[in-house]
Amino acid sequence: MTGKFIVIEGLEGAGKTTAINTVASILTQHNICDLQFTREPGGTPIAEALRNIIKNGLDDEPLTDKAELLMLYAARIQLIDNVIKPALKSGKWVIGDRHDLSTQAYQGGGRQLDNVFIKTLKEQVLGDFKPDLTLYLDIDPEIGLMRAASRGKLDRIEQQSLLFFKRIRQRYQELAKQDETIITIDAAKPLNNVIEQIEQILTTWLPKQVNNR
Ligand code: Z5A
Repeated sequence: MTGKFIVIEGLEGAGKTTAINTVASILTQHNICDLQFTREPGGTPIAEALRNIIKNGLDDEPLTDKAELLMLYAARIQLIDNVIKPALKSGKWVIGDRHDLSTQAYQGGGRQLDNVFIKTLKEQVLGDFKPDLTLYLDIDPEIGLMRAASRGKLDRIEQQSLLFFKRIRQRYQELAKQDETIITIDAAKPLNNVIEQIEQILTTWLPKQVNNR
């Protein structure tokens, strides 16, 4: 019996941390207790080293958009091959803080890198590997960034313009409409309402998965 891969996506300040805790608690209530948590970029020693460069840069060397993209895929495949696939194979359920949809939205939408180039890279690196379910927390970037800013110093990506984050949101919304495994949650609502939305989605989705195991 293999596990399932559930991913939480959204702009900064969308409330991914609460969503992850909510998903974990619902799974546990359904007796799915063997959980593996991942975050992207990161989650293995090499991927965490890449995360540090992606978020903070290195010395004063400019990091090009294409190099950032390649580092994201390098980090992702390290995580998939060394952590996610073995965990799923052993029957664990994996809860991911971001995955490939972030690249489509941030590097495709935000950085405006060529979508065909990203798609080709994705197919070559990931093959047909994808999450079983993605919960996309949709939030106006002005609200999300305000929440995130209250935590202090902003990293390389967080320092981008509001327009950059508006493009990311637009791309997220477009992609969510095209894929039925991506479910949109209104993350502008108060936390208890966001939790309720997640509970409703999982209550419908989970029995189908457990019956198919
Ligand atoms: N990135 C990329 O460009 N391409 C990729 O392929 C991948 C990533 C995988 C990762 O940074 C960065 O890498 C990210 C995208 C980029 N960059 N940016 N910018 P990270 O992991 O450090 O940051 P993050 O993923 O954006 O996480 P975050 O900023 O911590 O967002 P969050 O987890 O959604 O936020 P939170 O901690 O859950 O909530 C923030 C605050 O808001 C907190 O005080 C909450 O209590 C509050 N909150 C949350 N929800 C609510 C509601 N509903 N009401 C009121 N208050 C709330």
